[in-house]
Amino acid sequence: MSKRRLSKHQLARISQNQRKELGFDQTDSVDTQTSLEKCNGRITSHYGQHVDVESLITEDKGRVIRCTQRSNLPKLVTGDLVVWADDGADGGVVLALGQRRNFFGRSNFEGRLKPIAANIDLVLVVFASSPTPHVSLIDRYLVAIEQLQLTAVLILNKLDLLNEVELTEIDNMLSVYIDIGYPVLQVSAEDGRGLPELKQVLANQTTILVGQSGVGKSSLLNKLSNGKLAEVAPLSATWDRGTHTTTTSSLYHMPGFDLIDSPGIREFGLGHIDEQQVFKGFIEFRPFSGSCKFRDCSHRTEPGCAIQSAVEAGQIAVKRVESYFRIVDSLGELG
Ligand SMILES: Nc1nc2c(ncn2[C@@H]2O[C@H](COP(=O)(O)OP(=O)(O)OP(=O)(O)O)[C@@H](O)[C@H]2O)c(=O)[nH]1
Ligand SMILES: [Mg+2]
Ligand SMILES: [Zn+2]
Repeated sequence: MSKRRLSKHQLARISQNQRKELGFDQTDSVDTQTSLEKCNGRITSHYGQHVDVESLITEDKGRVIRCTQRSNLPKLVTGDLVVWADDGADGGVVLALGQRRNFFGRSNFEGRLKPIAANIDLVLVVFASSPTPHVSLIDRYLVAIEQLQLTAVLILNKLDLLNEVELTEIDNMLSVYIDIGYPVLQVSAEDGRGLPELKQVLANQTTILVGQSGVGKSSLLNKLSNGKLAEVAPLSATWDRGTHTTTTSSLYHMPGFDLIDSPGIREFGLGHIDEQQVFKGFIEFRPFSGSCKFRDCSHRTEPGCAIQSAVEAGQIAVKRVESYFRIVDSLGELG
């Protein structure tokens, strides 16, 4: 049955009524935060001064409206639930932001946490053999994800490019994460390997794809949708020059799940995080928290260090402790 489409006039009237009912008259000063029941839209993308809002109004579900936002609102991000109203022309205006259940974000250049996407269930940390994966970058992502109490899944993409020797090397690197409890999937956006398993993980969830530029986040999105939703880098592209093909986070509806594609980054800023939070972000360290002889133990050279004992006993991987020190040492750097 085809969906009933409303005329522009009818939509403007619904929008006007809704605005009145909710107490959001244009001249009113309203709370910037509102309860989720009031929300009638969801941000699917943002561009400078504008956001795209997908209507959640029953009569007009799924229509995307280019909106401006009230100046007293915080910066809106993809996935935000909002109250919007028709602006009487072709666009709309966002009047209020619904409470965020959670958000994913990273440090801005001032060392402050900047949200990237909101109301998500899973974070897929995507990496590949090319550009070369940095354990340190993966660990930085995991620290940020743990601190925001989100759920991480690690995805090795471009499986089709690996020969047996490379595959063994990558398997060694990944076994550390599997041992400490992170789900790890090996996939190829090129030949589709691993995608049925990935779909099972994504089912009924809203998931954000994050990771370095060029690892194939948008390619995975396209392959999972069996179409071309997002722009993908040309084969000749090089990843070390800071070229990003995806420039803004966007939400896509897929069969049975939602995906948010995000722009790749080179460095993942942890300027908003302190040493204790890094410790908590190394989830296998947690059972040893508070067990060192000295309360302010740095876990490097002190006697009676529970972390060092755990490394010696093979309970914590040497690579992870080294990575922990690298991250702690970098905390003074902004961004
Ligand atoms: N061989 C192979 N190439 C892939 C695969 N996935 C992606 N690529 C290629 O890798 C390049 C980068 O892919 P993108 O999807 O643009 O990467 P991205 O992570 O979205 O990059 P940004 O948008 O810049 O963050 C493209 O040339 C893709 O064709 C894969 O599984 N195998
Ligand atoms: Mg992309
Ligand atoms: Zn210690």
